Amino acid sequence: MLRFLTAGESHGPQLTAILDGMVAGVALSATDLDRDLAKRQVGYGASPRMKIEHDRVQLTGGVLGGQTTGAPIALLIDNLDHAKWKDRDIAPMTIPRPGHADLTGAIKYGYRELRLALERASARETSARVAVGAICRKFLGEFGIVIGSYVVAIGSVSASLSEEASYLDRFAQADQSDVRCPDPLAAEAMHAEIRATMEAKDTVGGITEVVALNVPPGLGSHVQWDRRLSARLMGALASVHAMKGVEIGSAFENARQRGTQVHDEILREGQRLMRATNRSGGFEGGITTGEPIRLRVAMKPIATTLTPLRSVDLATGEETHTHYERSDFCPVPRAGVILEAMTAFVLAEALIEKLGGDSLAEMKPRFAQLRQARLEDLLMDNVQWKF
Ligand code: EPS
Repeated sequence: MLRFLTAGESHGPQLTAILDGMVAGVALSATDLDRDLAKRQVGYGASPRMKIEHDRVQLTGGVLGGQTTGAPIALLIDNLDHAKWKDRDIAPMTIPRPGHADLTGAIKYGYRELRLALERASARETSARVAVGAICRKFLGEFGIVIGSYVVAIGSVSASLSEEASYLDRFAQADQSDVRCPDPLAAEAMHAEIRATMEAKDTVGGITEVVALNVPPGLGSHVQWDRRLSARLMGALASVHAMKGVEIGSAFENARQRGTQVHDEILREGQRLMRATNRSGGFEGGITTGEPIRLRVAMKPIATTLTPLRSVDLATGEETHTHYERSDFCPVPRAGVILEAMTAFVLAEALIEKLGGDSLAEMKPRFAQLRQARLEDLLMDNVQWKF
């Protein structure tokens, strides 16, 4: 079983993560992880905090001689902003921000100071997730699996994506854009939307599409609710801060159509079974089909707004307005790599579950033997039977 935990506060000394269950023999260096961490720190609309932090990972367990050993992988990321917070007298925070975990956290844990909720609820934690995801991405890369993402909407601006462009082209085009949108015209409009949001002293959300390529068919299972990989993936994506909706394939559009317009018809090309379309987003019965996995994730606007919102001062009981502290105006462009990380973790877990084994060397021949959507792999008895 692959699992991970993170610990650490937004302005505390460090973030910590442990990834347990990663197999032995995956070549890994801190540089592999730092590349992804850097992606999480850029993008138009990011918080000024991103100019303070320079996330670098320190691998402190589970990697010896540049390879994973099969032992738990431990890692640390310093919070450079901590230097400004330690030993400082911190003003009390008693006015909860609507949309943040300030109020719900205080109700749940009985906090007498709202910053205690904020510190752990902060999306700073996603830096640790990105590092864990980068390890999983490296592992999946050994099997040719590639994960990428791009922004398809910010506020009211939507991208119009060229059908001819391959997913790899879209990933590359997104990397050229400060809003990570592969459609240059929409990217300009998104940039303007974020600038207008800043001028209006507000925040804005958006939608990111996450895609996984070369995932073999047969991961996940229809036989039990919690083994449906599509559901596990959607849950993992929804666990990322401020993500409030996940769509698999073109699920919402599919819901408006009839079955004959929706389902991905099965065609034959030699021995191979092909799909005419991929509206299902790469899953049937909670099992991967072998087509690209495609999910869209909706991020709400960040809860810390420059323009105050109505709230109640819990210290005085007075109705009042929220106070502003530094935050992102639009973190959508830099959120993609976090969603990729969660996707990488879930797929790595599913692949280890499917293939078993303790080392990459054990898994590789098993991967090569996986049943594919080929006639020769799907022998039918073609006889009558009874329950
Ligand atoms: C966040 C609030 C801001 C963001 C932070 C997430 O923190 P601060 O109040 O220190 O400026 O910068 O994001 C990060 C620190 C990060 O690394 O992404 C929040 O409330 O979620």
